[in-house]
Formats: sequence, structure tokens, C-alpha cells
Amino acid sequence: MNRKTALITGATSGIGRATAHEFAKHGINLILCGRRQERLDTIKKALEKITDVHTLNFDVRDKGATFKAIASLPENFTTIDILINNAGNAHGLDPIQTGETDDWDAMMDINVKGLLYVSKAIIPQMTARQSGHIINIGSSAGKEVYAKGNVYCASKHAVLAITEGMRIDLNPFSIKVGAINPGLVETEFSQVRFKGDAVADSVYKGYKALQPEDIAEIIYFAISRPAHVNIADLLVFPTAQASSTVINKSS
Ligand code: NDP
Ligand code: 8X3
Repeated sequence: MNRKTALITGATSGIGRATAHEFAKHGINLILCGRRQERLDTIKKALEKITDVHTLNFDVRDKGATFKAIASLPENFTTIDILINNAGNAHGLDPIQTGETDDWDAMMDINVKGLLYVSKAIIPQMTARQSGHIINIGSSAGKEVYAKGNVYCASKHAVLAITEGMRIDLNPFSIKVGAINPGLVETEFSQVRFKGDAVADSVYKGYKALQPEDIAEIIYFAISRPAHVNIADLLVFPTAQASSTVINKSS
């Protein structure tokens, strides 16, 4: 039986790393992407005992580097069956009137344009084969806007619009496209958003947040459905969370 190959962006941490572990358990070959080479090496070392692993180090903001990295794949990794567009982060939590333009650039360049560059590098082989599965990691922030979330929410609304656009345009090619949209997941996300500020530690306190493994299992569920089933759009909260701002911290 031919084993499938998945390319996961943002595989060095959080949801992406957990998804790499989940896919490896199920015998999926992995192309793991990120900028932190040491982490890529550590994850590769752990997972290559159970599946084939190749790592790619590039910044998704860099269009040239993104295309070059994906074009450099060795022959046994060139056929990509599953693309998990996961790399992304929030940068800052500020009202629009005081937000940092560098933060805005980072969020739009990584979460939106980076996702597009990676997709553009991979979609042609999927259309040529008339098969493939793309999962974009959106967010509850792509479905509602919360105070000070402005540009991060905009970037994730864009991810949902791009997901729908991809699904429509790729429909004639039998390519599955879907979005998984988590609420609060305990990862390095808040460390990045708050730039190491201690406030990051309070984000997941007082309730049970989603764990990256919870999302990884859902992603595996989505990619393991029968050929005629496509999970198009899925919103998942921790039980303690009812919306971006309604969180039961006494649970
Ligand atoms: P983490 O900070 O733990 O992981 C983010 C990943 O993205 C890292 O592997 C990082 O790798 C990669 N990344 C960031 N910037 C770049 C870049 N410029 N180029 C390449 N890779 C990059 O956060 P999460 O696991 O939580 O986030 C994963 C996705 O889930 C994001 O899209 C996020 O928006 C989304 N999400 C997160 C939620 C949460 O509450 N945690 C909720 C909803 C959605 P490296 O630094 O090595 O490049
Ligand atoms: C991450 C979840 O609520 O911090 O996308 O925006 S939230």
C-alpha cells in the first residue's frame, strides 16, 4: 500500500508538532516545516523511527525561500497528498489606534500571504493528479472579532475566505479543502502574542484549555474520512469557552 505524504507548516511547536506526532502514529510520511532547525531535528529524530521524515527550514514570509524549499524536496517526498497550512501566530493585542504596524505586517504576511505562497507551491501537483487534501488552520477569531483582536481576527477571517475560495476553485479537480478553527489552545501562541510578557501565563489559567493533541486528533479525523467526505469547516472550543470572550474560569 502506498503511504501518504503530508507537508505541515509550523511543525516545530503547538498544533503543528502535535499533528506531526499524530500523523506519524498512523504511518503518514512527513515533511515538517519551520524556522527553528534544532526543533525540526529533534522532532525528525523522534518520528523517523516510525515513519519517513524530511524537514524544510524556511520563513513563509519569504516567497522565494518558500518556493525554493518546496522545489528542493528529494524524489521520495515530491508527491504531497496532504497540506496542513498551520504556521501562524498573533502578534500583539492592542486597540487599532495604538497597534504596531510591524505586528500587523507579521500577521498578514505569515497568516495570510505565507499560507498562499505555500499553497501556490503545492497546488499545481494536486491539480495535475486530480487529488489532494488541504487543511487550513483558521481560528474562532476567523468567525468573530474581539476587542483588540482587529488585525489577527482579520487575518483569520481571510484564512476562511481563502479556504472557501480554494474549495470552489479546486472543486473540478476533486481536491478536498477545509478549515479547522480552534478556540483557545495551550501552545506557545500567547508567548509569541505577548512577546514573552508574563501576561501570557494567565491566558490558559483557571479553566481547561484545548491541548494541541486535541486539535491534532481532529485534523487526523478530517484527513482520514472516506473519499466522498470533506470536513469543510469546523469550529472547536474548550468546554469552558462559549465564544472568544465568554470563558468560564471557574470550571
Ligand atoms: P505556536 O506558536 O505554538 O506555533 C506556531 C508555529 O508557526 C511554529 O511552529 C512556528 O515555527 C510557525 N511559524 C510562525 N511564524 C512562522 C514563519 N514566519 N515562517 C514559518 N513558520 C512560522 O502556536 P499554535 O500551535 O497555537 O499555532 C498554530 C496555528 O494555530 C496558527 O495558525 C494559529 O493562528 C492557530 N490557532 C491557534 C490557537 C491557539 O489558541 N493557540 C487558536 C486558534 C488558531 P518557527 O517559529 O520554528 O518558524
Ligand atoms: C487563537 C484564539 O482567541 O486568541 O486564534 O484569538 S484567540
